[in-house]
Amino acid sequence: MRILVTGAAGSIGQVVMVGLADRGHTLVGLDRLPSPEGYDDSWHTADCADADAVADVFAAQPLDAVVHLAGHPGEASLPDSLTSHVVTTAALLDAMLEHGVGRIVYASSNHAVGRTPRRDLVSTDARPRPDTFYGVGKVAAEALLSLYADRHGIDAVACRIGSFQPQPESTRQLSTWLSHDDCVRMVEAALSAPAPGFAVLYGISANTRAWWDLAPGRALGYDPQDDAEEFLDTIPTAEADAAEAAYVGGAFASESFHRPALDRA
Ligand code: 15L
Repeated sequence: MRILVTGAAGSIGQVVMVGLADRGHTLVGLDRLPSPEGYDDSWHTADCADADAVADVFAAQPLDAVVHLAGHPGEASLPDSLTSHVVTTAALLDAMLEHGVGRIVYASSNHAVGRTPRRDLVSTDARPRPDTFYGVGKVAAEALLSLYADRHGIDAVACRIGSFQPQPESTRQLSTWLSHDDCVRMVEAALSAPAPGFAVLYGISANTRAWWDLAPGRALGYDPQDDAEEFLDTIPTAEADAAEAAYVGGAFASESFHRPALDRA
C-alpha cells in the first residue's frame, strides 16, 4: 500500500513509518518538521490544518490510505484543540475524497472516554466521555470520520490509543500501555481490515490489567502480543494519587487539567 503518515516525525509516527516500511508498504511522511535523513523524496513539510497544503500533498503522488497521527498530544484551549484534531482530519478527508483515497486510520485517544469512572472494562459502545478539550477534539474528530464513512463510504478506523511508551512506567500504564510493536500491529490491522466502515478500537497491548475492551480491535484483526505485566518489577511502587486513579483518563481527568475553554487577551 502507498500510505501517507501524518505526524511522521512524532514519537508514534517514527515507529509507524519504520514498522510499516518493514512490512513492505511504501510510506510518504507529512509533518510540520523537515524530513529526517533518508526520507528526502518521500516527505512533505506542511501543516495538516492547511487545506491547500494538504491538497498539494495528495496531488504529488498516488496514495491508497492515510494514517493520521498529527496533533498536539496534550491539553490546549478549545479552539486550538479543534484545529489540531478536527480541522486537520477535515483537510485530510476532503483531500481523500478528491483523490479517491478510501481508507484512514486515526490516532484517537483513551481521553475520548477519559472521564469514565474506573470500574468495569470500558467498551467501544460506552458514551464518549472526554476528560479535557484534548478529549473533546478526539471525540469530534471521530464524529467527523463517522460522517464521512456514512456520507461518502470512506473506511475509517479510530484507534483510541492508551499510553504509547517503549515500556510501562507507572501503575496506570500497567493497564494503559501500548507497546511499539503492538502499535504497528494495530495500524496494520486497521489498514487491512475488510470494509470496516467507521470503527473504533482501543489501542493498548494485551495487558493483564487492561481497562479497555480489546474485542473490537481483535474483530478487526488486531492481535496484540505484549503485556505490561512483564514489566511489573520495574514499576515504582508509589500508589497513584486518588484523583488520578478515579477515572480512566488518569491525570487528564483530574482538577490539575481544568482550564478555561477560551484564551482571553
Ligand atoms: C494521550 O492520548 C496523550 O497524548 C498522552 O500525552 C498520554 O496522556 C496518553 O494519552 C495516556 O493516557 O497515557
